Amino acid sequence: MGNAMTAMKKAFDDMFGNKEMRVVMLGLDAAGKTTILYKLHIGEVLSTVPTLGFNVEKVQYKNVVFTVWDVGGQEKLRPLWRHYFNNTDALIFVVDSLDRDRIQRAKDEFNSIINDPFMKNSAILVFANKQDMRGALTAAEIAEGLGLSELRGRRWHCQSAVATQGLGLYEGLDWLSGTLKSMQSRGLRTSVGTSGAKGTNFSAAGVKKSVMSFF
Ligand SMILES: Nc1nc2c(ncn2[C@@H]2O[C@H](COP(=O)(O)OP(=O)(O)OP(=O)(O)O)[C@@H](O)[C@H]2O)c(=O)[nH]1
Ligand SMILES: [Mg+2]
Repeated sequence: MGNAMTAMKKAFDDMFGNKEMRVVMLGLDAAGKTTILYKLHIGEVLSTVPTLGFNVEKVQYKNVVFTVWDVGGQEKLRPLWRHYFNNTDALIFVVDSLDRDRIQRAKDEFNSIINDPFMKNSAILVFANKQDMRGALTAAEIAEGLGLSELRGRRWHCQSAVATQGLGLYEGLDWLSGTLKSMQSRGLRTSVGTSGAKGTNFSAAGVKKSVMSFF
């Protein structure tokens, strides 16, 4: 167990290097976000119920800050999300692949996030989670359901995952770190922010059968 954790931490270090990264992980309730955070073994999950009115979980592991919350909340809370979008390099959007009835809802929420001006440069990793469940939509179907192929000028990847078993998680993160590195080495900005240095405020950051990416 100890060795496995050490190996995972090493993999994580190798992926993200030393540069400060902020990642927000979002999805409808019960999609599997908290499970993913725990499975990554990257740090203690801090649940907070601040005055914001929605639960925000944060994990910081070295240079990578993950901020997580569920997006199914009330409309009026939505402006508060932007507080966390500032200076964010990547979006991880988690979908319950069994939840066919809410794929349209997930798409609507997804679109409202990626169209936020603060998120316009961020790389997009989608976890098509719960692939262990009979009747789950495939990763390709989730990609279609979210309208990923219609996106223009965005880097995205839809990864099959079984969060409860830790499957697909590192494959997804591997894509994400590689994509961020390649964007940054080409001088492309991955984040948009109003205030200066990263790291001063608190916003964010298998199954080998995934799928597709688009440039
Ligand atoms: N079968 C299966 N169940 C999963 C998987 N991932 C998560 N779950 C289960 O789905 C339920 C919801 O998972 P959470 O991680 O709490 O989901 P969440 O996105 O954090 O939900 P909220 O905090 O309500 O927004 C839990 O019972 C998990 O055990 C998976 O890959 N397969
Ligand atoms: Mg949760």
